[in-house]
Amino acid sequence: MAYDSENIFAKILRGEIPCDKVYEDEYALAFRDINPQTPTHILVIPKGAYVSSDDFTAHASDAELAGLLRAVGHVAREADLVEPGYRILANHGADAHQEVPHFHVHIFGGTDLGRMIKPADK
Ligand code: DGP
Repeated sequence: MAYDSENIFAKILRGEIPCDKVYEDEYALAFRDINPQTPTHILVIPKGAYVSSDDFTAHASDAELAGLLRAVGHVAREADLVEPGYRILANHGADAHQEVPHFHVHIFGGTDLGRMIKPADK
């Protein structure tokens, strides 16, 4: 799938659409999810144009890969989630219901998250 530079996160990265920013560095931008699923729900996205987890892990440089993961850890620490804990998740493709075609990592926290995931009824 080709990268769509008009996707909503590309617009946020270009500053065309506002976001509730929590962190930014050379490699990543982190902001609060517009539709939070948990008391703390933050999205961390790479600055590069990557459609999904598959695209990012196949094509990003080592520095971009490390930069994104370092940003996830930093944001979780800054949000005071290390204790009692948090969950990170990235949806890729149709079965995972990925909505926005710019790779993003969700950070969920601030409540007991239960064990793993509950598949939707089909
Ligand atoms: P996913 O299903 O993994 O692609 O999740 C996309 C998430 O992005 C979803 O939780 C809602 C969030 N989202 C969509 N549009 C916007 C937006 O314009 N601003 C913010 N902050 N979050 C958005």
